[in-house]
Amino acid sequence: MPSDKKVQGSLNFHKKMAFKICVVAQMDQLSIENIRKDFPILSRKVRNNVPLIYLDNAATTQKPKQVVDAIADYYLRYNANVHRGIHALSEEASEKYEEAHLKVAKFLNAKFQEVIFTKNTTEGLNIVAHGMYDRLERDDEIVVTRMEHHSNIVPFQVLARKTGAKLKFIELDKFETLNLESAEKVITDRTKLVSIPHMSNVLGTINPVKDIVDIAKAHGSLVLLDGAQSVPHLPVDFADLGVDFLAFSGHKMLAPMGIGGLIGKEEVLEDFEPLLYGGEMIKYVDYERATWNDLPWKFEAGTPNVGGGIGLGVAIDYLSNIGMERVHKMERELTKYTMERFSELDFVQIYGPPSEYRGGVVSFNVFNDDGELIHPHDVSTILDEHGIAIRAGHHCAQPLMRAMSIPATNRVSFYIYNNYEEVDKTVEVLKEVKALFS
Ligand code: C6P
Repeated sequence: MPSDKKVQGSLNFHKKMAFKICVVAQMDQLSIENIRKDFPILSRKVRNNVPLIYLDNAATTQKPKQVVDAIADYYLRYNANVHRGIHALSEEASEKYEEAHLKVAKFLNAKFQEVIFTKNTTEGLNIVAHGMYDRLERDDEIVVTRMEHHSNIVPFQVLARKTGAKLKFIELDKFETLNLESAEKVITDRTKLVSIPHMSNVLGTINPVKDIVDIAKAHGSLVLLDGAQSVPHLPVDFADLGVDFLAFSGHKMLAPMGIGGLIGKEEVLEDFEPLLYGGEMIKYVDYERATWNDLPWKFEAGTPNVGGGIGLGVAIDYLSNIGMERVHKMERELTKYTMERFSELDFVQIYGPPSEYRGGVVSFNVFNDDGELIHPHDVSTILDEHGIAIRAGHHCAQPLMRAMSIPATNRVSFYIYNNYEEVDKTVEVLKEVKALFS
């Protein structure tokens, strides 16, 4: 099998595992075991009565008891619509829902009025795409990258088609990191929006956001950051990054499905057209016209997902208790270990940059003795027989798969409760997969 894309410097794991890293890893193992107790699903047996190993966290994470309890508490004790009734339950629900916005604001270093609750990252990205319609003229430019998730390309394809704007791409270099020279060339004075992923869901690459912001701002462009894979895993400081918008999903960070956020600079949001119109987002309405509510409610039309918002607030409490620096470090060490273990297998090819440039995502393919690709769906089916849940396919990034000339990959992705034994078990099963298909 081809070896040129194999990640460098990861040949001898046992030698490289320095004593210091071992000690830190052991300490983290202890806290990981404590964290695992908050996730009853992790002690489940699946398939052939084998323990679940959940390595599909980039798709969605599991939920701790604290989050599930907070949602149940809302529905069982103070369920009411928000910002409407003046009765006790509505006041309580409104207070908690607003408190959740405040928690997100603090977590991401944004202002309260900059935090819009959405249903997921995709909705956040679409709000921005929609708001750009009346800001674009024919031959203006929208810039994205070659590593996009479909949610950060399709809305802009449609936007470009309807406005006559051009959609342009920042190229990748040989480790699948963003090529800044290409960014310099592609972003011009006609660029009105640059939208990039903070971290790739396929390659794990963490992108140099501030460098891109500098280039975009020099040309007067707005910048949108797809934070689906970064906000759950790294410390993210909205104000410091200097982007205009940041979108993320709650379900990838311990919160329930159906809740997420779009953070937008206050001065940009004030002037931005909302995607949805109706109740809650208005201040004054008569038969002919209406005016919009204050931020952030201008962008939250209709009855919101109050329980989900409260759950997101508790998920943020949970992550903040661990500390995002620590979350990132734990995942980074586990990723490094995984890449080293996978590199021991000469029939496995890893995609993407070395571990120091990436978050907790490892995409790879497995080859048989004849050097033929074992289809990721077969690999994941066999892993699943052993209780190991991974994702296999194009990961909602078909253009990237085509650019890499591969049909699909296997992908393991980590979160705060994953441990080293789970990686070891995966390595053992991969050996079985190869033997079976050779
Ligand atoms: N990626 C994955 O398994 P939603 O579906 O709206 O919560 O998130 C969309 C999205 C946007 N950008 C990036 C970088 C993402 O990774 C995702 C979601 C999942 O990789 C599901 S396809």
